[in-house]
Amino acid sequence: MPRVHLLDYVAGNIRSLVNAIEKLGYEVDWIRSPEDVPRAEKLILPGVGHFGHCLSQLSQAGYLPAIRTHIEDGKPFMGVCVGLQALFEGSDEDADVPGLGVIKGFLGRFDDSTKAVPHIGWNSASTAGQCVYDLGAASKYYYVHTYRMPYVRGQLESQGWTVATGTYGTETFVGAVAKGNVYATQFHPEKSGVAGLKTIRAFLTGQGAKALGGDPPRLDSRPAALQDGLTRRVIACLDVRTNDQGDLVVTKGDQYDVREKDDSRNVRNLGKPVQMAKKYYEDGADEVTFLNITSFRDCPIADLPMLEILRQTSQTVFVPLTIGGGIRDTVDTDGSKVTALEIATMYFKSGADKVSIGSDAVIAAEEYYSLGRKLFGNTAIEQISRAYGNQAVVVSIDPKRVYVPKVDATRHSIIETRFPGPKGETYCWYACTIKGGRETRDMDVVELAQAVEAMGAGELLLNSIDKDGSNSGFDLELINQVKGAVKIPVIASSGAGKPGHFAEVFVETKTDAALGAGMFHRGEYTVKQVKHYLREEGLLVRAFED
Ligand code: 1PR
Repeated sequence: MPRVHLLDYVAGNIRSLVNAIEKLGYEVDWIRSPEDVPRAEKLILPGVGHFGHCLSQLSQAGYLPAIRTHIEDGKPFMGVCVGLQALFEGSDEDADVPGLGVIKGFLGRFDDSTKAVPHIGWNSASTAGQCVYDLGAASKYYYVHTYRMPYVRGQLESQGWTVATGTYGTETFVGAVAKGNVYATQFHPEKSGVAGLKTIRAFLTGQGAKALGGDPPRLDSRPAALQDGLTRRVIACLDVRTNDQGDLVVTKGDQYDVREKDDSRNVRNLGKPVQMAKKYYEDGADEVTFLNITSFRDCPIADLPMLEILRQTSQTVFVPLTIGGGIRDTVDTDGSKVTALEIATMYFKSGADKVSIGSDAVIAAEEYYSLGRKLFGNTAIEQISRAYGNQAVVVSIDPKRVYVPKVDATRHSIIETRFPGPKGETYCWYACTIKGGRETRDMDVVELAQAVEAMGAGELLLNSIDKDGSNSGFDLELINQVKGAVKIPVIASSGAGKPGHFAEVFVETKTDAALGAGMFHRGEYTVKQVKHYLREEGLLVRAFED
C-alpha cells in the first residue's frame, strides 16, 4: 500500500484525516520526532487551534528546520488549516510567534462588525479557471477559522504561488495555495465530502502538482461556480439514548419527551445512529450532530458507547461531526476523577470535530456572573477551547419561554412577541434549562450566550423546548434575540417540519445554520429535498457531489 507521513504534534481530530487517507487507499505513517521527517516522502502537516500554540509546539519539539528542509528538497508537502497558516511569516493571533516564512505575508482576524466570526461552513476555493489540485469550480469546502490571509490580487502570484480564494462577506481570503511541491488548504479537505477527498487524492497521487496552473481537465463535467461565498448550512441532528431493551437508538421527542404517547411509554426508536448518520451524509447534510441525551452513569468512561459510534461514523462520513451530552467534570465508575477536557479529548480522538456542552455551560455562566464577570480559565469551555480552539466548542442551549404581562415585569432580557401567552401576555423571555429541560434556572438566553462567548465558545446550538418536535417552524423571535446578542455563529434548532421552514429561518433571521431532526428521521423529507428547496428560493447551498 502506498504511504504518506502525517505529523502528529498537536491535539485535534486527526482521525478524520487518517480515515480519508485510508479511504483513498494509502497507509499513514506517523512522524513522532524531527528525526523521522527525512524518512518521509510525502508529508502532511495538519493543524487545529491557535497559530501560536501550534507553531510553539513545532518549534519546541525541533520540527521547524526539518520541515523547511523537506520543502526545500522538493518533496511533496501538504498543510491543512493551521498547517497552511504555518507557511506564512506570522499571524495577528499570536504576533510574537513566527511562522515558517515559506510564504511572505501575515494573517489577520476576520472583521466581525457585520458577520459572525469564526467563519464556519462551506465556502468556495475559486481558482480563476486554473487547475489547482482538482479543486472544483462549483465545489464547496469546509472551513472553520477566525484568522485568514487576506487575498490581494497578484501579491502571492508574484512569489510564484497559485491561489484559490474564498469570499466571506466583503472579505476575500486565501483558501488554498500551491507552488511546486507544496500544497496547503485553509479548509479541511478531510471534512469536505467528496470534493475534499478529490483534492487529497490529487496530492497523494502527485497529479495535483503535475497539473498545477494548467487548464482544468476537459472531462470535468462540473458546472461553473454558481455563486461564490458561504453556503446556508443544513445540519442533521441525532438524539441518541439507550432504550428500555438496552440498545443505543436514535430517538426524538416532543418538547423533549422521547417516550411514546401510548400506554407502553417506550422510548421512541427511530433507527441506528451509525447507519442514519451515513444516510444523512449521502443525502448532502453539511454536518451531523449526535446528542447523547442520557448521561453515562453506570458506564466506565473509556467504554462510552458514543465513542464507538463516532469511530464507526467517521469512517464513512466526511463532514464535520459534533458530539454533545455529558461533557463536564465527572467521577468515573471506579471513583477516579475525569475532567471535561479528558472526555472531550476522547471524543476528538474518536472522530469528533466539535463537542457540544449543555448543562455545564449554564452552571459555568452562573458562576461567571456571580464572580463579577471574571474568567479564571477553569471552566470546561475555557479548557477545551484553549486546547482545541474555540471552533471546537459548541454550547447547546435548551431554553423555554416565560411569558410576562409587561416590559418591566422581570430583570431578564425580554422580547415583544407576535405569539401571546396563555393569558394574552405579549412579552416573554427565554429561561435556560439544564438536564435536558428538567430544571429551569434564573438565567436568560442573552446572559448565557454572552457569558459562553466570553469564555471562548465558538458556536451556539440554539434549541427551543417549546418548539421541539412541533413541526411548526423555528422560533424566529428567539433566534433573532440571540443573534443580536453575540458575534459567534448560531445554529437554529427545533421545530423544523418542512423545507419551507428552513427557507423561512434563513430569510427572516441572520442564523448561520439550521438543524432538523424529526422530519428527517421520520422520512417526511430528506436533506436533499431541503437543499433543493433552498436553491429554488435563491439561497446558496452546497451542491451534492457523487
Ligand atoms: O447537558 O451537556 O449533558 O447535554 C445534553 C444534550 O442533550 C443537550 O444538548 C440537550 O439539548 C440534549 N437533550 C437532553 N435531553 C433531550 C431530550 O430531547 N429529552 N435533546 C435532549 C435535545 C433537541 C434538539 C433536537 C431539535 C430538533 N434535542 O437537538 O434535535 O429540537 O428537533 P426537531 O427538528 O424534531 O424539532 P448536557
